[in-house]
Amino acid sequence: MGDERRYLETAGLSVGLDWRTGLPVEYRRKGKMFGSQELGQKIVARYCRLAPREYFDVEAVPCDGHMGRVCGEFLFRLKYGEETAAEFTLRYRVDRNSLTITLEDVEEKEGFELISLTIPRLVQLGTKEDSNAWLVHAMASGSLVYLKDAIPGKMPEHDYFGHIMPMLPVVMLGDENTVCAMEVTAFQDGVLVEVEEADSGKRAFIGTVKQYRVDGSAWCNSNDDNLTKIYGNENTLNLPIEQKSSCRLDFLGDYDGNGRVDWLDGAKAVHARMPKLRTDFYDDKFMYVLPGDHPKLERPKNTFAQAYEYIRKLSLWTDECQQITFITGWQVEGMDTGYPDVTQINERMGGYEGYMELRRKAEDIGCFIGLHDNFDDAYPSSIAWDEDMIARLPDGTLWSSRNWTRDMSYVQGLAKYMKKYGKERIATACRRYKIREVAHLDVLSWFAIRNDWDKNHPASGIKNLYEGRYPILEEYAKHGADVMSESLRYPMVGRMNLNFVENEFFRPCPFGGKEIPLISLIYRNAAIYGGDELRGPGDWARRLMHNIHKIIWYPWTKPVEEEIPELKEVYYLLYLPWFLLHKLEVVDYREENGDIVMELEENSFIRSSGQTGEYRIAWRGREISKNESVFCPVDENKIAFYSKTDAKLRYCFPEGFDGEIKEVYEITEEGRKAYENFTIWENSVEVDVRGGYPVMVRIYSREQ
Ligand SMILES: [Ca+2]
Repeated sequence: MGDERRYLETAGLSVGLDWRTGLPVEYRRKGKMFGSQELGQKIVARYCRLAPREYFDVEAVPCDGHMGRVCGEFLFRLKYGEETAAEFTLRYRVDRNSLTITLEDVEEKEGFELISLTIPRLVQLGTKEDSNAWLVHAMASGSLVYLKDAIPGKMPEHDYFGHIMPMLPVVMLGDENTVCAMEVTAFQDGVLVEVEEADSGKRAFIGTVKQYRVDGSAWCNSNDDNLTKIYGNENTLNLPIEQKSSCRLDFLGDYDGNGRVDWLDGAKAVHARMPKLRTDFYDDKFMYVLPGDHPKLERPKNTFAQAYEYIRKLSLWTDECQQITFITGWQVEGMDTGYPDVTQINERMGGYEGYMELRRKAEDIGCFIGLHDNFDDAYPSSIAWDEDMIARLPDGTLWSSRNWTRDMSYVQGLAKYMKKYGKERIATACRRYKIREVAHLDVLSWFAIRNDWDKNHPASGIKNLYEGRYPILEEYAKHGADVMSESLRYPMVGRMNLNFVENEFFRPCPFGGKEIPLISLIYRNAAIYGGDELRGPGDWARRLMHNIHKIIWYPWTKPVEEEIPELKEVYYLLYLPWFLLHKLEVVDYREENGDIVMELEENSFIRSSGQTGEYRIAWRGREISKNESVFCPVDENKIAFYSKTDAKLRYCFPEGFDGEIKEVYEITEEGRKAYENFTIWENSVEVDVRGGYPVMVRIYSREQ
């Protein structure tokens, strides 16, 4: 057969494809080889014979192919005995420094369904080629591991999403010359990562699962109390996914031109094509979730009237910062009751009048009360219950989930729900509660991908996304409200601006890698997101490096008296620096004399000792925060000083500042009080603050 290698070429990239297997066997960036592909790898195709039901995993080899200069295609024909079960084409296309691999022209013969293609070793890199070879992935906030130190093994499956990497499906391999960044752009496709011991060290592999249908024999996490995995049976549909399977590999050098080739080059290149945030509404507002009522409580934790007091106190402590608040349990009989109905308001919290009065009064002091709703869950006791809207598990049963507060919740199929009731529900809620600006919809992003095996209305996660979840966002937008939700999810980036919880943000790397701010870099200006609970003093800096925006949602049991001081602290130590830093691009991230340094544009940085918990933060060349204290501009005319403990804090004015101090006051439980413990220096002001008591310095500029 002679040489079986054919090449796709651009000026910068050459990809050698093996005619016999239909897989890449060589990558060259600017003529230089990257890694060394193993010959003879095979694609594993999975298909289903419907009657009698059986699934087959077979090695698939191409039966035909075409090669152009930038595009190569391989035709595969899967055989069941003498019969053809399915045909499909794998297409490789190169464009500048990237390679895109798509699954095309799938043709299933009667009685057969194509499920997936597994390609575990699309790119590989070993310590043989380069002793500094590394692997980066975004299973959590981001991890970097040098292959020589890597723990062999496979990337574990996600408890809910299997091989789908839900937050950011990006993995990279690199050495001193080249970074290969893989982004699996199809939402139900899988990401595969593996490290193995090799003859002379370690090898790492990255690959993908190209999914055409949801595997009807696979598990689905029902999200009941035991996270029971429900498997399909002979009647389970292999749901068609209806989004083209696709992944993209970029081969990069020193993308940012700083003289080094490292993971930052890959991250910056992926970041450059991310969609932008659609609003700046969240840029200067303090946010938290206010616990209202729960059916098991004797009385509400906060009635609407008490909620106003809470908001008023925070307005005082933050010196009238604008706020966004959600009140849980505002509906029917408290948290997680009554859905999908949104017409009844919790009477013991104050009823409709109480709620509307709270909204009006809160708005007068700069606080938006957003609607806190949930489209994924429904309760049989609800006046709006419709069993036809409930999704089905793979075994065909109604999808019951958990008893969150009192009643068993059932999962709604959002494609069918939006078709029948969704628009009206949104219109009703927005009209009845005069919702503008913002709505929080629980769960909506957490399960960005959620299948429905309802025989009458089957829907893959993609169908539920395009016909359910996205239209919910669009419908709210028509009423002027931005929808936010729980977890950061890749399919929501560019659609949803804010995802406020992320209990998977910090996880140990399965390969023993160290934490890097990969998500922070890639999603900067693309998504706002929360993160796990705070642990120690240095975590303020760690959070800011990861660009985490914290929205506290208190447990029902926590005394309210403890919440307000904690919220105050989060506002000063996290929000104020975040307001200034969160949109600044990352220039560099490195270790320096044992410290971790994140350098941002506009001469700004975050520097953390890691070990001692000490940190320093600078914005536009001037320090604004260190070691649990801030001395930070709130706006052009106000500087906030705050420290956890008594401290002397100094703020330096910008060069050429020609203003004057107008007023200095301390904020106490009773309100603003004139304050005198400060000293004005030539180009700075120094304030002696009492621990926990903010001091504001008002200035005016002569130029104004
Ligand atoms: Ca570089």
